[in-house]
Amino acid sequence: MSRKTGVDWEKKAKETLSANAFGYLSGGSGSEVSLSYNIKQFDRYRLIPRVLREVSLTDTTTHLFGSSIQAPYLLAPIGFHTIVHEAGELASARAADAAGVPFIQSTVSSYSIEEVSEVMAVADHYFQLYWPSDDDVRESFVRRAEAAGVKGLVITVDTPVLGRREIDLSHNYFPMDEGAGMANFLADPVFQARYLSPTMDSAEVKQKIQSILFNPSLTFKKVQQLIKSTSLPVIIKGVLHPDDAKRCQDIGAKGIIVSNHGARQLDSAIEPLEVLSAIREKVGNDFPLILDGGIRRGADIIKSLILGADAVLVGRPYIYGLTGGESGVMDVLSTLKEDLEINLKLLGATSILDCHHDHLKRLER
Ligand code: HOC
Repeated sequence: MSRKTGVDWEKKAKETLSANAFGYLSGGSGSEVSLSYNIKQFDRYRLIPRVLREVSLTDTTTHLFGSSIQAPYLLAPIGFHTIVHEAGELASARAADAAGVPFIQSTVSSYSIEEVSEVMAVADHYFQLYWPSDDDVRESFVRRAEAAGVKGLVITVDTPVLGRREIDLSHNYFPMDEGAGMANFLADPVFQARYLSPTMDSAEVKQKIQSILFNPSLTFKKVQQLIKSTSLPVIIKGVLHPDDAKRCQDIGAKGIIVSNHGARQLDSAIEPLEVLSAIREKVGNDFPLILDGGIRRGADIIKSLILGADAVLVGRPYIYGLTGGESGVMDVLSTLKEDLEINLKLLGATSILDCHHDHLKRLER
């Protein structure tokens, strides 16, 4: 999409970042079939406008988890922002704050929960949790998130192990090699006491983090225990099956992110839009669903909302915008908002509540 500033941020990211960093951000797992279908999923639907409506004023605001947000999208949790720009998550969070949309901070961010929390004045700050295999570190992360005043916890459940990302394997690349993504661990008192020693170098620290980062033993039961033990609302990210969605709802999750992790985990994982309606049907109308994957334009957002989402995540577009720092992310977010507003008017809608099934047709071919 051509940006308000005229900058094509993906192109700029490709030109300015190292091949390793751009490969890490842009790549998917395995065959990358899901990567291409996450974009194509929206092309299976066409919008049918209604005409001669009064659309001089459009309103993109919506409500999510008790907050009013300026547009129906949140900044997806993406790790390691300092491989893109030295201001990293601080710049992305500030841009989200200026746009009035939530920022979901990754566990593997280059600034800590506390540091990001400090720069967010207006918009909601969520913390994404990769559930460490060390329960005491996990507990400490949750308590720190509570103390920092985050709005909610986003628990990612599609990563019992890391997906097989051939581009990174071919570069032998992992962003922590650049010192990125360690801040939450380095700042954690439990992690410090249990895993760090004064003589350790960065490679050893990285190895310690990696040794506990993922947890292939995570189950619904453990997530339910966490839900009961925290004051924060828990949103579960990485669900693609309606029965799993229902189970998340039954154990007390406050919402779900329907996601194939930007096509970076299970090779050939189904595209989220394909399962969204069935998940909506299973969990009922009053349960927040957020669609993640392939959102590039206002029309993608409209299609997602019609098919059952309350909001969507924006991922790669903003991380490419971060090559321009805070103002680059702001450019991406304001362009997306403008595109959404224009297309709402052209659809004959004055707000996102006006987008209905009779505006949408799924193509048969
Ligand atoms: C071993 C750490 O969600 C991604 C992110 C971060 C994964 C953490 C990798 O790359 O999909």
